[in-house]
Amino acid sequence: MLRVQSNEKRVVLDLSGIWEIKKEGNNAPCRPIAVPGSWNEQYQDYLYEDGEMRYRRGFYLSKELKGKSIRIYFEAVNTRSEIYLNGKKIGENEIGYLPFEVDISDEVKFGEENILEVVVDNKLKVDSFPAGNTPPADLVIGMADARPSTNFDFLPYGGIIRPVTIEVANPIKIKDVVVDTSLSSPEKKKGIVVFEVITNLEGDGVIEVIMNGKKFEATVEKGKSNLKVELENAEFWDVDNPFLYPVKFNLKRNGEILDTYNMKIGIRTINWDNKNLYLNSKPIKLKGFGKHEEFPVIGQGTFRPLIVKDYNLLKWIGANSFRTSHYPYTEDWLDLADEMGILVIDEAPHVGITRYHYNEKTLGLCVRNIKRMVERDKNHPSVIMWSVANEPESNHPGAENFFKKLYESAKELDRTRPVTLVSAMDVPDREDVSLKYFDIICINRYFGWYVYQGRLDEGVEAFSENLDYVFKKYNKPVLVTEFGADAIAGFHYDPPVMFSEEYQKELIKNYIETIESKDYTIGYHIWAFADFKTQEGVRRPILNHKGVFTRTRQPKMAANYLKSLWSKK
Ligand code: BDP
Repeated sequence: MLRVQSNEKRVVLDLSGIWEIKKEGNNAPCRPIAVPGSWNEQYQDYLYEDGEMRYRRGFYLSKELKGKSIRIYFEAVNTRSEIYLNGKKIGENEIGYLPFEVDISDEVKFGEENILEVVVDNKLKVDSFPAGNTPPADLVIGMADARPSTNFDFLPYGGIIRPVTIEVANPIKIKDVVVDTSLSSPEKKKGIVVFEVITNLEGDGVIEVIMNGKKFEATVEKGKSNLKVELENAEFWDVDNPFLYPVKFNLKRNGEILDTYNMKIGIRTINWDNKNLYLNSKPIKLKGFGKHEEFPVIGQGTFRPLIVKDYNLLKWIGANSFRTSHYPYTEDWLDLADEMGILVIDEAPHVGITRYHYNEKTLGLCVRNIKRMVERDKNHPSVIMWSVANEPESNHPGAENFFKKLYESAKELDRTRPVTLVSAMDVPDREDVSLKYFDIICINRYFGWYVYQGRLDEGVEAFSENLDYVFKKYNKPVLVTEFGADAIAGFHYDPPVMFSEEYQKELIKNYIETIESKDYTIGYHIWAFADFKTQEGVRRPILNHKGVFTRTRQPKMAANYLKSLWSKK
């Protein structure tokens, strides 16, 4: 499935705007609601609303469009949804944070109003993700009773969170493009790009690729076309020089262009051994953050000023990477990461996995989600790693086969990138049965916070020993994907105590020094980039305050410290 695009051959109609929303099954009045956006912070009484909610809006298509291929593209609806057009059910979707489409070519009315309705259900369930409350969360004191009761630490926002668009195209069209890039040798500057273009064309045709001022052609056979382009003196995509080549794909039959798709591609490679990660054969250390796609009022909704602001701050502070914890973000994030040379660990929406998920049904769902994430994001040069899950109960015997299968399914789809699992500190390292399958060992650690509370020196010492243990056990590169401390902006204390800005800064500083002293670490991501809304409970004063920026993106002391540290190198 290709993302919708407006170009020489395709027209896109944006359905963003004010829709109506109504709770199903009662006499509640209709209310205006903004799309895209989570419903939770648009109305006070929706903060913990979990559906089912009926969204509704009208749209028109002119009669001239009859005979075209018309699809509605939902960039993400959280979490489960049913789609109705003019009262008839035309589609459904089970997972949030990932796109889906519904072909309406035969259902839509031309020249008169169409009514589109989306019924959204955001109830947490054991076999849906993010996963509903299951007993292991109850083991964390204070968490089970928090509102809502979740297995994860962010508000389970609901609604049509990302743009909804209608694309009008030729019925014979390009359905997908797969790009694979390599370098013959960085010194020789030869770039090799292999394209696979998938169409629904039956019979003869050609794919024309226009790249770097040249035209290349390959025939379409059984709907597919493969093409190899070799570039002498290629510009490689790198963090310092995120060079992108615009590429145009034309699907042609008898000289006529039936469809066009435009992309920007980056030529780069990712490799790894037991101690290093390499971008274009040069070792790279990741420095950055785990973050959320989240902001006041809009919740997890696509908010483009936020995307721009966050990249501005990532550059300001000198970071080179982040993880899309704990779900794939709006694809615009990746477009901008490609443009700006920021490396991304792309995470599947699998947060809160416990022993209750280790069965064939959930495995099937997770494999499918990973497939959809990889299908969406595979061509972004900024994506350097796939994360199949965050902090599962990876020491349960059932986890072993489950995560082995998830690893294999990601590898089957993409052999070019490392695949990881982000593991929790609550799982005793000696008992973990899942991490050994993965390429990079990602660990979240909170010594000096949840354990060794306020005892930073002891906490950092324990962390250092733990790092060595982890490397010794796996003999693979270690990435510390989370560490941090809550700091309430404006809280100061000398000596540094928990929740003060000073303590957060000290903890981050000590962790970085420890991580950098080990040659098997490939970098670190601080938790978190910015404060974010989460459950209501004794552990969280309105927000999770581990951000080095506030929720509205103002720097805390730690942000200024990181800026001076990262600008030195
Ligand atoms: C980790 C989770 C992250 C939490 C963080 C925390 O991966 O989602 O927000 O801890 O407790 O366990 O702040």
